[in-house]
Amino acid sequence: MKLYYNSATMKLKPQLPMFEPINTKIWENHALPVGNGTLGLGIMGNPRREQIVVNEKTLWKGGPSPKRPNYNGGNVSEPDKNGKTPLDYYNEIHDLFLAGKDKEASALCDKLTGISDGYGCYQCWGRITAKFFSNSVLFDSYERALDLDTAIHTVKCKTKGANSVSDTRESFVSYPDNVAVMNYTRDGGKITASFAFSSAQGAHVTADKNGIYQSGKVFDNGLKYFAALLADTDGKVSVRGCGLRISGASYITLYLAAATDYMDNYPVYRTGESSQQLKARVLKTASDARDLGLEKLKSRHIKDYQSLYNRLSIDLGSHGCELPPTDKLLKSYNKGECSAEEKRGLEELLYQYGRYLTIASSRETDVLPSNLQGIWNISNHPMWGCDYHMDVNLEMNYWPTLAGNLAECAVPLTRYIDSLRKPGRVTAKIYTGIESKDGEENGFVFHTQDTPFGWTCPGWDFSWGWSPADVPWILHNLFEYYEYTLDKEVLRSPIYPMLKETADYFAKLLVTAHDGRLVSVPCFSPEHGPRTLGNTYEQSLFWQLYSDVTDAARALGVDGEKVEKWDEIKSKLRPIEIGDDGQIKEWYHETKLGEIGERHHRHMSHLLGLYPGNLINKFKNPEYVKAAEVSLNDRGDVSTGWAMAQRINSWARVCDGNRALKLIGDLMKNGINQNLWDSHPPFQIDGNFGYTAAVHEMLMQSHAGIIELLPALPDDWKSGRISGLIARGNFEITMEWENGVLKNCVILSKSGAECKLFYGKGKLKLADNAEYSYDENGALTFPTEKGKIYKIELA
Ligand code: FUC
Repeated sequence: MKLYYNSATMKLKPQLPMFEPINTKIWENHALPVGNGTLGLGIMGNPRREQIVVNEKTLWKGGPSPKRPNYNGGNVSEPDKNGKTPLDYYNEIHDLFLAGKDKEASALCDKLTGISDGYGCYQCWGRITAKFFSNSVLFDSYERALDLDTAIHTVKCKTKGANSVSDTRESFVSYPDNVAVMNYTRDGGKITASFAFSSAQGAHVTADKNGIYQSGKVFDNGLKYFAALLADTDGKVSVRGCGLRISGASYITLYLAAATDYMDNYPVYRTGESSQQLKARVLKTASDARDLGLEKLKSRHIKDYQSLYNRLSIDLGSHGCELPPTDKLLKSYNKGECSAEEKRGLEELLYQYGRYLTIASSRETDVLPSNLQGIWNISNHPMWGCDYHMDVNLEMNYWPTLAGNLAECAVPLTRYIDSLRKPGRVTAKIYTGIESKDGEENGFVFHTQDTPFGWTCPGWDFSWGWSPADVPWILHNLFEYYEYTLDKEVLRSPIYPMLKETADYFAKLLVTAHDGRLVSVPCFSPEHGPRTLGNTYEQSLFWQLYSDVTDAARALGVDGEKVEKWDEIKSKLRPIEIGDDGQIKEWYHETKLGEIGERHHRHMSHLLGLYPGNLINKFKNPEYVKAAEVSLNDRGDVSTGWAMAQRINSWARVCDGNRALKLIGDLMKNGINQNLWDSHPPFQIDGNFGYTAAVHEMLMQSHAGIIELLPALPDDWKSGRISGLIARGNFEITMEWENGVLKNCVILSKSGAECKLFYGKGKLKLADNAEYSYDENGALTFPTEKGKIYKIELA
């Protein structure tokens, strides 16, 4: 599995300058990403002048700063010019809605906003540039590649002419040693090259014969940072300004370590290190790596990476055929000019790329989860601050992680959400009047946009910024961690306490609307339509919350009385109503499709009960599934990157594999760049993760308490195989299908739970005369033992 290209980002013509300016467009179409969760490189792969954009996940503007002594997570803490606080407005809005004065209430909603000062954004660290000198500037051959099997980026090129030389460049970022490694070798001659490491932050850059160093503080907030780029070579090193020139080398290896003093400790958000301590930490990491040397680092890196990546393999029908260069493959896929095997090959590649990007942008010990661009970012003013958006995007980043057998990579998400509890309680108090005194846990809330500095207030415009239901939404991701792993320790703490605090918080806020439904005030469906008393988006997410919290409490055997109360709340939410056109209504006063809101809006928030939730499912309420299909058709297939990915998942949940594959085609055409990054536009990584999740949903679903095999297999995925796919209950599935029919399936029980298996095209049975029965849906049901393998056959 590899992405590869045999044309450079710049045409290989001698008359072109050695310097290739990289603008965002070039970068987001051509850069190939490597990363270890925190440290990331976006490599351009130019043979004459290599350019590598460097990122570190915690390098952020915003938050507490000497410039902002009153930073308070964006919350408005003072009364406005009318002498009113956000809470005064909240109470007025509440009363107006309940008095049936929707118009007045809606108008006042614009007062429920936060302030943008201190919001900040993710920053670019800088750029490594390497100029390579050779006799000839013409090339005989060239290839740059990102090998997904090893997480190593390579550039191979051979110059033309009598004194031709062959260069090999390898780059990777090691998680165990927290270092980026770039190795340069040459056959047929020695390397002469010069290296620069420029800062996007105005750092103090220095060089000595060992390497190049950057130190400084982020201008906006004083966040300290330090980076060391150490060089190891048998060539002659000379310092040129703040760069290096190395000549006569048979090899050059660079070791890059970088860090900031960011920490997720509210309210200071700093480790407390001095600049000297930070520098010492980074220098030690870099020099330890250099002492270990290339070969050891590489084998430790590959072992670590493959311990995650190799857990799952997939064949959707390429059957291992040789694929053309990735840009050409994408082009011919979109023109309908490639073979069926090649088509499947691209779908497999994009699938595994989603798993690769997960491992590269979110590792177990990371202090932050992956952001809107994972960790890769070229700008100091990225779109949406490259932040943590929670009205779909951050959730989507983690949709494929658990089924994709990468549970460890989901840990930073839980850590981040846990870190928002303290600042989120301030927001809960200021905007809704629910206070947690002296460490009480009475409720935290955050909205659409969030940052590493506890910016939990609503956005500075209600029409996109207000979204308290994002809390239950992201908590569902966290609860799924338990559902997939059945890890009760993590459920006990920190996941259940977060669910419980949120369930209690909303229990205090929900009010009975005129139609008898329990709703929150005010409601807004991202990011269109009217402001209302209850809507399907919020009701569905509250339903999910009370479903998850009661499941969690029951699993832990705690809080019996609360469970009764929560069950009662759940029964009064009544999230789903079917409209006159047979659709799932997005608003309860909607009758026919298209009456309210934007008909083809990218957000499909009223269908969250279908995916990622489990409110709408074919075993319990097939009539809702039918209605969801009507809504999906009405919303249309054309949309932005992530929104197409959400549509694919949703079509998989209504078990229409052919429609899902049609949408995969749309995504390839309109939402995938040459480097296979998803484009919103701009580059937004959520669509990559959403696509990978969708492939899971097409091959297997387990949200309804039953594992369904091949629920949405498209006709064109005739024969294939997947091994290592994880279902809820911690079952590892390996299966093969032929001519569209399940051929064999083996299940490894990793938890010892009872297993329920369903296959739409025929009855299943256990091989080897083991004990089994069928439930009311015809699902094969059998007890399992932890660590045992079960062979499944068609009955
Ligand atoms: C949501 C979406 C936008 C964009 C942003 C990052 O607000 O509505 O389309 O993806 O997140």
